[in-house]
Amino acid sequence: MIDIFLYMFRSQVHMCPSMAMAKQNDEALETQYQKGVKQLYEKGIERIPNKYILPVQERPSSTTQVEAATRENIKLPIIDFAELQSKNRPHVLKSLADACKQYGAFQLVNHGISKDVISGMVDAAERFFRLPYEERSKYMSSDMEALVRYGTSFNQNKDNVFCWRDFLKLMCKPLSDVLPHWPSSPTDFRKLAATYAKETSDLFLMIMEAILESLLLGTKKNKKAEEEEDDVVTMKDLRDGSQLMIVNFYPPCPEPDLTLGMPPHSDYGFLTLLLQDEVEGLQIQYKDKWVTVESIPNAFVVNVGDHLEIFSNGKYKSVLHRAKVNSAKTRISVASLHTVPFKCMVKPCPKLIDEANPRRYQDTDFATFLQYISSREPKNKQFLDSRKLIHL
Ligand SMILES: O=C(O)CCC(=O)C(=O)O
Repeated sequence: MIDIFLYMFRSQVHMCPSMAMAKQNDEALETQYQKGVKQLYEKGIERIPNKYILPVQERPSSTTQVEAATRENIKLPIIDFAELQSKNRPHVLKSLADACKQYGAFQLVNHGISKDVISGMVDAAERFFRLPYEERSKYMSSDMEALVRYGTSFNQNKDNVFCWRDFLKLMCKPLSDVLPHWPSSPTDFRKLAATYAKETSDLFLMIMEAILESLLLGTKKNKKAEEEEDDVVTMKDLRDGSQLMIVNFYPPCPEPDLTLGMPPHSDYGFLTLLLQDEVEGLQIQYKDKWVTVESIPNAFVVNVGDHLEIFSNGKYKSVLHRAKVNSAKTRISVASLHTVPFKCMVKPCPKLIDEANPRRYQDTDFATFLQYISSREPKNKQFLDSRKLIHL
């Protein structure tokens, strides 16, 4: 250890003035990047710093697949939630199952959350990001388990290349415990975001009931408690589970073809309810092509997460997705990630394992996921791959 310090000290002593200046400049730039992309955009930059430039093969423009997918007019399936409550339920359950198998995602319309609740959330988010940096930065933290975390990029402590987004993450449960920690400014932020969190949580539970039914697993309503034990994850676990809300802010980017707002990743939970404003940017991977997800006013993009892929023993697939940025408009999205309680193990459901479908994944929990992502740059579906017993 002493040797290392000696070496560092000597290398500083012997640094020529131009090297020392360059080092200072690098440090100043790093400090600037840590403050986020909104700050950078507001400086009026015309080129993006190297820190944000992806290797050629990872850039959104490096592929013609997107145009190909657009030409083929590939669209996410649309599930009408009101129809799910009608006599058409069996038919809609079949569409739901197909969407979760083939795309790992679907658009949900007529879900019952009012336009006012949705626009209230987006408006509160917009006003939060409009606050001076000093106010927003009160919530900056490198602790991945913090109840509230403001930050930039994906994991700003680890990312080699930064992505073009700032974010606010809010743990949502139990709501009455976490609420006093949420931003107190704008003054109505807590009220609007709490209403939105509560309503998305209720909706998540209703979608999960349908998903369990589509997997031919009953829900509590229609079966005995001991039978429910067998499913490993119960509706009670989901009700008592964790909810994380991520408010993403992507300011205009002068060179959107060189970077991404979010790199390709899958979400860890059972389901994510994603709300995008009218500016498109979300893309999902479908049959090795990147497909832009149309922005439907007031609809949710529902993503299957890694925990549901594990629980369904691979029957439903978590979706690989990314966010593109653009040079003209700020984009806001709100992702609400839902899963079982922090310490609860997620395992393949025994009823979905048999000779033809052997167990495909190891058990996992949320804590293992957090350890995994805090220790490296998250890429693609690497975490889920690390839990696989069988590689197909
Ligand atoms: O902004 C988007 O469309 C994607 C956001 C996302 O993937 C996330 O928050 O995990």
